[in-house]
Amino acid sequence: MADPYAPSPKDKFTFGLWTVGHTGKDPFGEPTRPRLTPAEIVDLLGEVEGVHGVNFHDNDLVPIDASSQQADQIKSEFARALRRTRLRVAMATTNLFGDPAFRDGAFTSNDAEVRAYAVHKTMRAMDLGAEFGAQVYVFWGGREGAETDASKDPVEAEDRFRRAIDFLCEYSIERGYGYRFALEAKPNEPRGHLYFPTTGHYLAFIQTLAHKDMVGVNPEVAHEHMAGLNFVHAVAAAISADKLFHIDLNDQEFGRFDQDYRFGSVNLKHAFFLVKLLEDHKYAGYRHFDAHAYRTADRADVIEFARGCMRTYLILREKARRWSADDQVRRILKQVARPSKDLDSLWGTYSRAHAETLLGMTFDRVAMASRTLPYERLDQRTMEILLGVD
Ligand code: GLT
Ligand code: MN
Ligand code: MN
Repeated sequence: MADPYAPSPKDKFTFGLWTVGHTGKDPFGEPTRPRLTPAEIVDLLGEVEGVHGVNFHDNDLVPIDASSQQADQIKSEFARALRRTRLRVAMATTNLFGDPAFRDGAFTSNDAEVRAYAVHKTMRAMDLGAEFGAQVYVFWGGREGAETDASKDPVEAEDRFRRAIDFLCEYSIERGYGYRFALEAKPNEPRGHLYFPTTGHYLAFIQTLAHKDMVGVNPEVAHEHMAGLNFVHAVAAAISADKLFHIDLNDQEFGRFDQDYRFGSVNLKHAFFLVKLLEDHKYAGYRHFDAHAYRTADRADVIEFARGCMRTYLILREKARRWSADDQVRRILKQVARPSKDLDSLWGTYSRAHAETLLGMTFDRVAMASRTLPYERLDQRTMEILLGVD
């Protein structure tokens, strides 16, 4: 029988060059895996099978100090690897955090020359992404923050960030790139504090932009969990605002540093409700695994890591279907939902007559409070479905 959890490019699973290409280097230790060229990373992803595409930062593909000859050589090897493996480039982004020039921010730096360089570097990186057909452009402001608020006015920092995004939207429009911009929040790390700590902050910020229609969010599981927040709710807010342009899937122990673990490997129940949310709302964008293998992994284990991300997603997708079709679940959901079109329409649109009717109503608080809400039973049934008990 065919493997029901085998991924297919239709599932739109993607990986960044920096994810499967991660060398295992961390703040305390040297690399544990050899550095691979972009073409070698694409070949590795080709071995994984079922992957849709690959994403990159400008400098994952072309090192920051490469000559134009070197750049051409790297790009043509990368393009050949893409053809060999039938992978495509889905998303591109700019590295605005690695170079020491960005040590006090990129778009939000105090130094006008650094700000101009950040915009220049992003335009170049957008050109590079467009050359390979990227459709989504991510902005992760890794250095857009502060250790001390003595260093700059945070309102000024927000204004600078806004001006940069407005300018870059115009650039994309003028060049006809058709990018959808996706802003990625994180509460801290590598800075002590980042200016846009949660997806909610970005959803509010987007409404202040000149081209708000082309800008959405790229929420990441680990980032919201670092702040102790419910990621499913953050994604729900993005879906509800029609702003879920991209998603970074991984996993994370609450309250820890940014661990970027294999999807679903820590908080299985949250991962289940996340997959269910994405599937229930027919999320049609890329599902990017912004994660990396344990530092102990070798090449073969990195491949297992990538397979595991996709497989867990697909297992949870199947579980979500089961959950929705489960008799006990349905019975309880039916019992707790007490719909009334008449009541809802009373306050659905405002009119003085509706307001008067509502004001004139009497409510039986005791009856409302005594209705059964068997959420213990519902949650236990959820756990049993997740644990494979029929
Ligand atoms: C970096 C970060 C990620 C971002 C990437 C995009 S780079 O790995 O931790 O969350 O998505 O810039
Ligand atoms: Mn990310
Ligand atoms: Mn992360």
